[in-house]
Amino acid sequence: MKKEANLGEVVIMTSEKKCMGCGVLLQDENILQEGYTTSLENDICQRCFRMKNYGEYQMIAKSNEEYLSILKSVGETKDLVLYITDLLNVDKDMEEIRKAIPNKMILVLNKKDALPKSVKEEKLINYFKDLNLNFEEIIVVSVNKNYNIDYLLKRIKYYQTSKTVYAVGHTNAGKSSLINKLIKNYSDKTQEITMSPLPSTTLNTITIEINDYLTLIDTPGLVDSGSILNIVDPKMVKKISPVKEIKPRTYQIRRNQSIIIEDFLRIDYVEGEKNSFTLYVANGLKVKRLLNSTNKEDLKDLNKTTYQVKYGEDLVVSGLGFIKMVDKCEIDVYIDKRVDTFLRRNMI
Ligand SMILES: Nc1nc2c(ncn2[C@@H]2O[C@H](COP(=O)(O)OP(=O)(O)OP(=O)(O)O)[C@@H](O)[C@H]2O)c(=O)[nH]1
Ligand SMILES: [Mg+2]
Repeated sequence: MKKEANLGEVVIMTSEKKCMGCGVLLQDENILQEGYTTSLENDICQRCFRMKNYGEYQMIAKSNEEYLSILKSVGETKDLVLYITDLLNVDKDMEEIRKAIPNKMILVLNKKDALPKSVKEEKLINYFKDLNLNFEEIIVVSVNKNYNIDYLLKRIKYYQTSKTVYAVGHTNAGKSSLINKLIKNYSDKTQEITMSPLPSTTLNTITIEINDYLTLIDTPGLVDSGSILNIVDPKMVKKISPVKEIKPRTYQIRRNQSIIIEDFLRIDYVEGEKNSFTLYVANGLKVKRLLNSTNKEDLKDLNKTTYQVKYGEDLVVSGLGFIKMVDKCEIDVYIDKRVDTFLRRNMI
């Protein structure tokens, strides 16, 4: 059966069949619109087909409106919710999301493999406990390394209030990857949800019955409008997304020195005693330190923000990672004005 979908100017007929990869309604009429497939017999749309088979990623700009209505409807259920977050990109607005969804909730801290092995789990858990957001439990996992997934399943079973369990969180946190892992580990299904390093891979809810007792619902991620991933090309997206354990890079830094990452970030050390900056960003990214940088103009045309850093704070660059600073100081941060940066207490 077909029905009309009004996508701005263009009216196209969509089927009622959802793409098994991203959840969008399939249609075979307009190649330029979401959900296009050459034949409605197919289970996935052309965009998912290309991502899965050729690693060809196509960026879709999503607004948060649809997503917020999905969150709201999740909040109206009594079902257990998994809130998945990427340890390298912890959300600034975690509190707001928690408020929107009063459900029983497990906080799943994903991508542990990207942090140095020396980082203690307990420390991470305590950091999030201190936010007082009333999670049933906080669990550190690595979907890629299949780490702690058995334990997570046990705790899902323990807390679930019905068969249905939702996966929510920001885009790119690894929600679809986690559900795929649960399918692979604990069911005999072969369905695979599309995963990609680009934001907004999943476009609509996808329901997956793992077994008679557990049905998981994947959701599209909340778009991080300030993420650097939205403004760099797909090649750089891959470079920024760590697939291996990060080797933190530490720089002893003094007044009038600067740190530059690739061609998108400059940090000037304006005021303060000799300090130590440790960069938690992907290993492949080029970092250089400028000594005596006051006369060097590199990247100074980017938007400048001045921060008064307190003792023991991180500078977070949305989508990129974070910089752990030890002492108090004043820094100037130069980056594209669409990218969010903020300070927080040292996470590790
Ligand atoms: N290093 C590392 N990367 C991971 C892990 N889990 C997922 N990723 C990567 O994170 C990226 C995003 O994964 P997805 O599963 O598509 O994320 P999502 O939350 O479903 O994203 P949206 O559908 O856009 O909301 C992909 O490049 C994954 O390979 C992990 O445990 N470790
Ligand atoms: Mg997804």
